[in-house]
Formats: sequence, structure tokens, C-alpha cells
Amino acid sequence: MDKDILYQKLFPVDGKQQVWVLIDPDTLPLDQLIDRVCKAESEGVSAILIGGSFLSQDNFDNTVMEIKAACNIPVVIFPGSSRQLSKYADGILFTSLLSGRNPQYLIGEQVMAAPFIVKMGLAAIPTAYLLIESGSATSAQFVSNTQPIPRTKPQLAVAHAMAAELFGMKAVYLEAGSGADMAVPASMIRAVVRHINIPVIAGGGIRNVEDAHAAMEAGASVIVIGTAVEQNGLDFMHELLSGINNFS
Ligand code: 1GP
Repeated sequence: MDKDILYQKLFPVDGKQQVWVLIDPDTLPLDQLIDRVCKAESEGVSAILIGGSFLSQDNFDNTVMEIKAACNIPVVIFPGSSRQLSKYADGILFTSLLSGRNPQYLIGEQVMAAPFIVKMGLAAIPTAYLLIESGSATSAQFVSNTQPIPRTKPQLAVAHAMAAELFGMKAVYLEAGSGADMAVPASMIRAVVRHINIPVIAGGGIRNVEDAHAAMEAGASVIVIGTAVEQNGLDFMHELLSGINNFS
């Protein structure tokens, strides 16, 4: 998909807030993942992210192909490493773990992936990935070997987000980590949104409608739900998406 078209689908110019679902290919058999994705689309989810900080399966390409074939909304890679690439995706969040000081995830994996992304013609959305302290250590923190931004220091998150915008990045992902004890504080989301002019994505630990609404009221352009969909299915999404128009 053309990069500009994908960007407009992910972040509509009318400012309507979006819900994306994260699919971790390790969590469910492919047929169940496809079933979840199709139901998510019918509920009004606007994009599917696929990836994970630690994947043990070796058929990522086939999983992306099957999921893409099953739905009409964008399927976007959310890579945990340079090995999570597929020409079948509509694009990739080309993330740099800006909150960390581990060169492997700041630039190393990106250099490894870049030639393949270009060869595949994948639409790459340059995205700052900021890990936020969220209780017990998450896989993202452990695997990346980085310190999250303290949740009581919104000014640090703001400074990182400003740097991302100055670098020309097109989105900032505030990440508590998949399955986090606590979602990103609404006050931190609000502070970041107020100081930058690119969309803010919030995810990690959003497991009920109240958490989701708090992130949206704080101004997140997108919220990402993974674990809650895996555990509770689409009832949660139905409740969330039926109330979301109040915020857009
Ligand atoms: C993780 O933000 C996503 O990258 C989703 O997190 O699995 O906690 O919903 P959850």
C-alpha cells in the first residue's frame, strides 16, 4: 500500500480516534487468530498490528499472509525485531526504541531490516517507541534490555516525543508493554499530546473500557488492545467501540 494512503487510513485527517488490535502470532492457533481479526473488523477496529517482542514461531510470513487475506482493514507489522517482516503486510511501524539507550533497538535492528523493507516495497511509518514504567517488568523491557521512562516523569516522555518529532518521525507510541500491570498514565498521554503535532498511540495494559476511555480522553489518536482481546474476546471490543463515538 502507498505510504501516504496507509498513513491516512491509520490517522484520519478528521481526527477520529481509532482502536487497533494487536495480534501476537504466538498466542493462538492461526484459525483462531483469523476469527478474532474478522470479528474485530466487523466491530469497527480500524487496523491490525501483528508482531511481538518475543516470537517463537517461525512462520511469520505465512501468518501475515493469511490474516491479510481474511480482512479488509490495514494489517501493519509491529516488529519486535528485524526478522518480523512480510511482503504481505500493508506496511510496518518502523519503530525506534527512543526511550532506551540500547543501540540494537535504537538503530541496529532497523539497519538490518531496511534493505528488506525497501525490497519488499513495504510502507514504513517512522514511529518513536517509548516504553513507560508499568509495574512488573514486561517482555518488551526484558528483551530490549532498556529502562522504561518512570511513570511519574511525564516531562521525560514529552522530551523524547519532541525529539521524535524533530527527527521527522510520524507518530509516537507510548507503550506500557503487552500485559502490563498498569496502562500508560492518562496525565502522561495528555502532556505528550499537548506538546507535539504528530499522532500519539497508547497501548499496553488497557484491559477495560475505563482504561481505554481514559487514554482517549487524554487525547491519544489511537489505542492498541492485545491481551484483553486474547483473554476476553470481542465482547470487550464491542463495549468499547460502541461507546467510542462519544470521544471522537
Ligand atoms: C503491546 O500495546 C500493545 O505492544 C498491547 O498491549 O497486550 O497489554 O493490550 P496489551
